[in-house]
Amino acid sequence: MDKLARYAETLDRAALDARATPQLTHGDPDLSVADAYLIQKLSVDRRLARGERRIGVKMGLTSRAKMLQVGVDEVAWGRLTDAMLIEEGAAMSRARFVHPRVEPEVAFLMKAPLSGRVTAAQALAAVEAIAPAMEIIDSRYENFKFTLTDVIADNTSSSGLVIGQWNDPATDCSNLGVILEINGQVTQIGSTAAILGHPLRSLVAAARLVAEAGEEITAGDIVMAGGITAAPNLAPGQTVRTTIQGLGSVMFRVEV
Ligand code: OOG
Ligand code: MG
Repeated sequence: MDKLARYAETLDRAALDARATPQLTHGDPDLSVADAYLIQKLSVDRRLARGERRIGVKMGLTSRAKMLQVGVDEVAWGRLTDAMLIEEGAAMSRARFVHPRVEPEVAFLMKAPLSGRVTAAQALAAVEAIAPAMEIIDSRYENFKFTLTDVIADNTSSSGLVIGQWNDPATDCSNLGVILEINGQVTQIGSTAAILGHPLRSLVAAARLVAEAGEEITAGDIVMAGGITAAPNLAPGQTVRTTIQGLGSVMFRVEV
């Protein structure tokens, strides 16, 4: 079996078994970012072969808070499938994850394809709606530690997402206040401006990076713009809520 396919299987297995695996770069320090994106594609292809459906893409490491938290300072993207969706207001099972964390995000719903080098205005023209959202990230690596290469291979820790109400795409989302509450306590505060200065810049970057991989963002896709604050750990019993000024709230619960 090809080396990259073997790594993809290891990461896919780790996610299925909710058991951490050593960083790929520990055993293979020369692994490139290009290799890592191939591993990511191969591991997501395994999910698709099991019947999961592609629903869009996510951007990662688009904010300082996230870069500082994980020690990686380049943006990256990952692939989303329907199996990652958690219904708004519903419960997720902690046991299905290795060491899940949550982060407030902005989600875009696309009404037209977007690919390659586009302006922010072109990106906005392709947006159907904007929603407050949360991503559940769950590194498949031990101790949630990784390099840029590792985390790209691991589908940028993507493991769950919750989307709130869809809003008019004309809503100015450049600098909206954000709070993340756990059990009613404000745990993180921030602004949508934390996402590259404007969440639309993340969508512009997504169009370019996805095109570099020979793919495109299509109508109907969800694009997660990236975490706004540092990401706290999840534990059973928690009720987690994100509120974004003018966009509304989104919540889920954590069960055993
Ligand atoms: C990497 C994924 C980062 C984001 O929104 O910045 C990410 C990680 O923190 O595990 O999803
Ligand atoms: Mg994220």
